[in-house]
Amino acid sequence: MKNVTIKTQPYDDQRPGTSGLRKKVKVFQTPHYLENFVQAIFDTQSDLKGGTLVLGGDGRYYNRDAIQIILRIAAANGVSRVLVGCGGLLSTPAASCIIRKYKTDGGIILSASHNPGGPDEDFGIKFNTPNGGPAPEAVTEAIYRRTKEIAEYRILETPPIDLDTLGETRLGETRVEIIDSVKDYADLMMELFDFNRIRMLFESGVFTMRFDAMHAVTGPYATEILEVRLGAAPGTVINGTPSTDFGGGHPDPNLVHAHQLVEFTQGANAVNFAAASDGDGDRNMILGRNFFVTPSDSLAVMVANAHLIKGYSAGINGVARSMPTSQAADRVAEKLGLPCFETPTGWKFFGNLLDDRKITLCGEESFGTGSDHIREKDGLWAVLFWLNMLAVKQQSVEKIVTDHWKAFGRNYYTRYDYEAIDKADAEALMDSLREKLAQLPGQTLDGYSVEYADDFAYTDPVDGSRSERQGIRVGFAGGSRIVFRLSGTGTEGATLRVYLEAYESDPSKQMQATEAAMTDLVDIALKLAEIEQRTGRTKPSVIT
Ligand code: VG1
Ligand code: CO
Repeated sequence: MKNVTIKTQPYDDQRPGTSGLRKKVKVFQTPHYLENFVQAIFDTQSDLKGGTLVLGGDGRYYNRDAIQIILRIAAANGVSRVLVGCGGLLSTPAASCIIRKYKTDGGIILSASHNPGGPDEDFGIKFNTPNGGPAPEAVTEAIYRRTKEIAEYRILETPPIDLDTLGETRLGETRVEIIDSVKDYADLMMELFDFNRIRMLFESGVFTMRFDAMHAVTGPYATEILEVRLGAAPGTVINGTPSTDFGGGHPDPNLVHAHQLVEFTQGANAVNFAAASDGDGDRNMILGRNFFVTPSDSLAVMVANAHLIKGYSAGINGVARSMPTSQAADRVAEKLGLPCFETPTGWKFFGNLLDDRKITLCGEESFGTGSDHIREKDGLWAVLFWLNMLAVKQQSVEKIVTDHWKAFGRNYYTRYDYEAIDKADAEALMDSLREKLAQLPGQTLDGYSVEYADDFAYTDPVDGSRSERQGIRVGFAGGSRIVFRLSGTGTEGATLRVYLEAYESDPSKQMQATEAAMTDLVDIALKLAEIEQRTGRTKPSVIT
């Protein structure tokens, strides 16, 4: 066992995107690719030397190999202790929980989240800071700069270690502890939610649920929490065994990819409640009987009902949502007199607001909701929040949401994704939109009058850091909105996202199908961005 220094060449494509560095597995397998990025983390995060690191991932293909490599680089870089989830598994929220609970110096999470897994699919890596949250832009930029000048990395020459037995081993001077992936996280959930009350709901015999782990990391967490600690019937968790290629599926909890779950909510034997989470367990989809809750509505309903939930009954400080997320939560915040923030896409922008106690709850339209309990979005947490709410209110999901609309208005919402389009075409489309922005306010498009049009920029109210070009917003009189932005998590070409929101305050018009309520806005968006002409696409790849 000896430390060696390996000469390497920089790669020029290691800039982290919305949530870490994501590439095809094959790219990560090219010589020194992963090693360079990991060494750049250690070169820029000096507290890790002599410190404690948390390490784990979503179990996708290459997870175990990457963990062995990272452990050996950590040992050669003088990390004194590494906490590794058993089997190399840690959901993103569990990693955040463990980073915080044991006051560590940060964590490395291996995941490409909702992207497919397997030898020809995606892999990802990101660094989380000691607050448990994704590294802010200043940190990811420093890591990126380092990757562009890196000339060598240090690694311990040693065979792979056993990742599947709890307990401690040594790698050179470094203590490696294989820890229970689930326990700390499950314990935290018991502090936040009324488990007795939820258990009574399951024991009542009239309440049924399915949770779809989508063959991804949440399976063991959901089984322990729902079936063991809360007494839900065995079989409540489906697709609960993590697999390296997520059963060949797309671990993205939406109506398209979680269709097996959707079927449980339909027909004569429909369950009362259903939910799913993504590859790394930070996203959630909430369904009632024949009823889909949009993620933006889910956040708004949570804000309105937080006082009913044990961990939040003392009151919440405020709420934040990412810019493309519907303004449903803003309406609740306004009525309750709570501060409300609009941040760029990506969880890293919520960190400062949470640390500074400006907000307690936050969310994104992309099936992400969370709170100040950790610094990542949290899929199972959202499911437990809903379960706790259902147990207290003793109403159906549909009743809770439709009553919410009556009180606050309904923000019809949909997102069109155009995946794997040509990068240059996508850039040109955005540039052309930017050029139109100045002329738009005051114009009327198909009967909708434009109130504002801008390229969203954000100044962090805590540290003053500025993030520009975060997406184009076109706002209409009456509260409807169209947003255009390019994805920062894709690994093939560019993905254009078009977010559409139509506000309806009149209860007699709140029960339309979303598609019908959105037709005008869709037309306006397609024309304004010249989507068909510029991308050659006549329809989106996915509608959520
Ligand atoms: C997407 C979502 C964003 C989310 C990010 C990471 O980013 O839009 O809201 O924070 O994925 O989620 P983008 O840049 O592709 O639009 V996850 O579950 O991948 O950690
Ligand atoms: Co995710």
